[in-house]
Amino acid sequence: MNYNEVSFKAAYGTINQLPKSVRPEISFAGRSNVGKSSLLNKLFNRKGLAKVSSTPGKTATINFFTASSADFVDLPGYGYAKVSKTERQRWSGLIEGYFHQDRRFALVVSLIDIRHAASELDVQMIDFLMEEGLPFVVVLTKADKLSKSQVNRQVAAIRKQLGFEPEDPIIAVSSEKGTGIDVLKRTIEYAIQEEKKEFRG
Ligand SMILES: Nc1nc2c(ncn2[C@@H]2O[C@H](COP(=O)(O)OP(=O)(O)O)[C@@H](O)[C@H]2O)c(=O)[nH]1
Ligand SMILES: [Mg+2]
Repeated sequence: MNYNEVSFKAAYGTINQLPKSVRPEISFAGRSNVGKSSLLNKLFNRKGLAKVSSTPGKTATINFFTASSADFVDLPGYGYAKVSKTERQRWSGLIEGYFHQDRRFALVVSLIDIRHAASELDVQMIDFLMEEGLPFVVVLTKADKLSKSQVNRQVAAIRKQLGFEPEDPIIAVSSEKGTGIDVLKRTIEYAIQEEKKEFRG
């Protein structure tokens, strides 16, 4: 995977607009404001690739980015309280609709803010990924906001909360400081290779 090559493909507001999945997909899921866009920008070292916003709750779309060996998919952020019920249902419809399609899911990066416990929606998301047997990694964002010992404590606490086995992957990252980015890149690389093997059969 060459992280110097990436381009924005399109934003999709409904499920039936989504392009057929012909390449491995790395999808990013998490609540609004968790740091999804910042993480995408950090991975590709391109500040304006995905829009970073300090005000959560923007119009929900599924955004596709084409990279050298996979498509990167920025899913709409869930769980923003201040939007209408209809808008929230539209968001969950998009996320569920995406995962129910026949797509080349290589890795779902499930983001949680390291300063907090997993929310009910985070837990629902991760339970769903486990039940469906989708390959995933939990990424704890904004690690620069905590001390190293607090980071370790939160990693352990969230592991426990999610009922993780020792082999279940969890990575603490900081898009600000670059912490954990190399580990995440290796995880993505491995997932792409595995998906390709499986796809070829
Ligand atoms: N300190 C710190 N702030 C971050 C980090 N990642 C994102 N943020 C901030 O969190 C807010 C939401 O980020 P954004 O990437 O737009 O989140 P998204 O809604 O999940 O796409 C912005 O104000 C970012 O600057 C990080 O690693 N460290
Ligand atoms: Mg975003």
